Amino acid sequence: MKSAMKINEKGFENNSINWYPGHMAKAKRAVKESLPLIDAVIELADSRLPVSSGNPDFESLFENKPKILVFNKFSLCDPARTRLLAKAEAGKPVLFIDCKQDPDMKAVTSALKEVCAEKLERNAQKGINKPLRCLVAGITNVGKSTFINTFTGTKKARAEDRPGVTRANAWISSPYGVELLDTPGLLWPKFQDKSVGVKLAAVGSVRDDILDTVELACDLLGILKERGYTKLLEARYKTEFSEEDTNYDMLLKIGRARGFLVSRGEINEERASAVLLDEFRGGVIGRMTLD
Ligand SMILES: Nc1nc2c(ncn2[C@@H]2O[C@H](COP(=O)(O)OP(=O)(O)OP(=O)(O)O)[C@@H](O)[C@H]2O)c(=O)[nH]1
Ligand SMILES: [Mg+2]
Repeated sequence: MKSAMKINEKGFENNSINWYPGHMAKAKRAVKESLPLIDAVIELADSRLPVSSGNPDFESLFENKPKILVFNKFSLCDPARTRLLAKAEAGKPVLFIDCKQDPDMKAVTSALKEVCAEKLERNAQKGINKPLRCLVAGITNVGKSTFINTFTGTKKARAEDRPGVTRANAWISSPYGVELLDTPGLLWPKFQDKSVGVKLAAVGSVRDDILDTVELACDLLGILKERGYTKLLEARYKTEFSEEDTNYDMLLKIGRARGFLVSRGEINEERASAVLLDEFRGGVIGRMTLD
């Protein structure tokens, strides 16, 4: 039975995922060096992970900067659960957006102007009309570059559905009095517990080629069951699960329902895992929040 992550020198340690390649440490240094130029920070988090997608390093990294916290990919999450878990902090407005459906960029601009009110006031008194310079930060694949393209109405930032696409800081201007700095996705060197690594991998923020996808799919099924999303899975895969089913049994049922068979009636577990992960990430099973 599959139950835990493969231990592998590239991504796993102590039976859990840890992915912190050298370029991320370098990227973090570059972000730090850019801070004197920055008026405010837009921190992007994944709405499916309102707790686990917050980089714990950001608190000290962006300590004295005005900040807004934007939960992206909202159309993919369980809205009630995400709103419940998304913690508001004093002086740090929280927004929920989706860059693919209904991106409310006016709300983002207002929140930025609100947290930068003092700076804007000072500039106005001095007769300075400079754009606000905002750094967009967040974990890999959370949609930073897509957000910047949506906000600026351009396609200047490269965005792709895999983690680690943006490799260097890049300024992108907009007609709305705001300039945005795209930054590489940043994770942190040690995840708090195994489930954080699993959740980040499940939403596509960890490179798939360092993962054992069957074990990841089993762990994802365990989380979805615990969160009460079994009915959504049953409806999508036209199968039924029982209380006694292990995560691996559930995966096999999905594979069987899809007809992913190899010789002698055995299920192709790799194919079942790939489809489950793909469909979860694409939001086609239903709106779900992993935290
Ligand atoms: N459904 C949905 N998909 C989104 C949203 N925002 C971004 N995406 C998708 O998420 C994937 C990653 O987007 P990117 O903009 O490249 O993410 P990033 O944070 O810049 O990633 P790195 O540069 O690798 O750290 C792409 O396939 C986007 O189309 C959203 O709000 N909703
Ligand atoms: Mg990017």
